[in-house]
Amino acid sequence: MGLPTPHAVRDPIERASRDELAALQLERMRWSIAHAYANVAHYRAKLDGAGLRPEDLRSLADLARFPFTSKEDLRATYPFGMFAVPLREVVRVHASSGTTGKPTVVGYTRRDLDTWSEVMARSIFAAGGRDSDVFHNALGYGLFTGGLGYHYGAERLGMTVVPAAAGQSERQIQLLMDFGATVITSTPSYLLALAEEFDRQGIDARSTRLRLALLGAEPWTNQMRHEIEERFALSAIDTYGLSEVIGPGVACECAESKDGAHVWEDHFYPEVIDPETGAVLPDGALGELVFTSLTKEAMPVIRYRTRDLTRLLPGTARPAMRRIEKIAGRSDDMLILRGVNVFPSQIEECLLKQPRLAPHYQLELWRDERHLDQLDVLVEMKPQFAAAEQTVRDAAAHELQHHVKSMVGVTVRVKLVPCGAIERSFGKAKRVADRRPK
Ligand code: DLL
Repeated sequence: MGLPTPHAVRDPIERASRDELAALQLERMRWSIAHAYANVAHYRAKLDGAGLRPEDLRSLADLARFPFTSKEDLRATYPFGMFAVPLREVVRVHASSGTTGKPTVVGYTRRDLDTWSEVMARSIFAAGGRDSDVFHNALGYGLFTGGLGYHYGAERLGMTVVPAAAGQSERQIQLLMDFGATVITSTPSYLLALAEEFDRQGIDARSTRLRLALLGAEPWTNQMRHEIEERFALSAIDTYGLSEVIGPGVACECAESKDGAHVWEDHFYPEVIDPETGAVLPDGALGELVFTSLTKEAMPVIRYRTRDLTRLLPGTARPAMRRIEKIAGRSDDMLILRGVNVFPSQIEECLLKQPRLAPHYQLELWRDERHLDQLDVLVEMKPQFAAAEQTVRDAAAHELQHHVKSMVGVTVRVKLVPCGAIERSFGKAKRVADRRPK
């Protein structure tokens, strides 16, 4: 299989050789670790505790000797304890809402914002966006990094930015149609909610000028990609990132290959580790993704454990920049059902293969009288089948149950709920509801 023909790139580093990139990474990694050690008490204590000095990093492989950083470390130093510069030099903060307890806070210097805009512009360009595009931003603005991250990147690229933000779906449709947006960004689940709003208003979602969607912030399968591409007649691109590392703009798929997000390795150094032992795994192995920031000033991260499960794959459209396989899920989202590991994305994959079922679902975990965990898949019929006879409905439910059993290896209960009963999210969809007694 030949490599895809490379398209134009925004930054010459995207065409670098692996050796050139590795040399730059080592130089930047040494700076980043020295910067964290000199300016963040937390890192100094951790390295001292491990008997390490920043100078012990002589090669990229030496990174494996350095301690990890986790979300708990960020919580313990809440709010600003991980900052490596005085607050006066921090020009922006973002925060992610923890499901429990305090949010995690991240900070940016002016140069960090510049880096972020640049990696975002690079991502949008690699996805196929250009300065001639009208860019509809339907990600949340505010403490969430999605909206503002994309906003500054799209402006940097010179696009015509519509800061629509998430929500008010009725008005989104009007803006999309009237302003003739050609590129959109949102979460995949919100774009599907917008598809429904198009249907509700009797407008064909395929009749817009949209040609490209940059989607991320939550796991989504290639089946979901296919569904979205069909419904809107556009190309859907996977974009990945997390607040602790910078926000969106850590990795992005390229238009010419659409084969997994390329990590912008000149700024973010990826590793995949065994989540149990912490050992670094060879490229190609499935494990937990870990990042070390190479250029961030306000909040450098050393070996930050993302909890996202994936593999590192060789670069294709950007040969030196490795790709990540579509995120299988977060280790915290993994359900263990009577001994079998189940990710919501596996159920999604089965569900989207059923022609009569709608792509809106929720998983409910509960405990039966024998104290065994059970999983219900709540799903709607597509509107055109909503009034179908009971036998048709039963058959659809049964087919999904059978498919999940044979593909995932667990028996689930499929419950068909009325159209619209599954809550539509504006941002990250909440796929799992845990109804087990605490
Ligand atoms: O979600 C940043 C972002 C915004 C990425 C918009 C892409 C588009 P956080 O709120 O900190 O940041 O959440 C980060 O979301 O660790 C993953 O678990 C998940 N995630 C992000 N992108 C993807 C993706 C933003 N493409 C967490 N596929 C990450 C699967 C994703 N999961």
